[in-house]
Amino acid sequence: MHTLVFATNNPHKAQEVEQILGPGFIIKTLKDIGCLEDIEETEPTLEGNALLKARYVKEKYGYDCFSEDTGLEVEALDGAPGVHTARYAGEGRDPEDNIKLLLKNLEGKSTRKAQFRTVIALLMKDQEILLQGICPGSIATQKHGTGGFGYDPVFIPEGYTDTFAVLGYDVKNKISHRARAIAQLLETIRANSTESL
Ligand code: ITT
Repeated sequence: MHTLVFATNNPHKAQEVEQILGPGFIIKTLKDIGCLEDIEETEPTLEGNALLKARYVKEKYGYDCFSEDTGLEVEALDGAPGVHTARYAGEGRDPEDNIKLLLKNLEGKSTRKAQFRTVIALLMKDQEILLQGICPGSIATQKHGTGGFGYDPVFIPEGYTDTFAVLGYDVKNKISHRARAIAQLLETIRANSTESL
């Protein structure tokens, strides 16, 4: 068993990462290491916020760890909501409100192309490593499905005709931005580790 500290408060992300990694790994989240405070994401980029969260945990709690920041980047909106994805419709961070605003802002646009981008910051043996995973796709014209979280009811990954919320975790966790970023994370940990992961 290998234990990895994942600097997140988002239970959906932790659950996805556990499923992506499979049974050989134990994931410890912020709650599990006793970090109950909110780490404010004040940086203007996904990279900056991912580093900020991982550095906070390393400095305050002493753990090697990884964190991730994910943004939905929509072509017709010049890459928005991007770093503001969680708070697109306001500080309430309400997924319903976020989706409503996104659909409204896309009305009449000639393209609905979008991508999810996950940036991982890995702090390991005094190194800071940034990795990313991208999932290209498009935004549906209305919500479909009940699975997943966040924007999953309106995100259709490239090569499919249904949203992540319809496709479910079995498909999502094979092809998603997060799955792609975690594949890179594993490769990087393996390359830097003497243990066999
Ligand atoms: P952390 O504790 O890891 O920071 P968070 O929820 O604040 O958790 P982010 O800052 O990365 O995470 O916020 C990204 C938002 O983007 C998140 O609240 C969701 O609304 C959305 N999101 C992230 N990953 C997603 C996914 O795989 N599918 C749909 N929406 C996603």
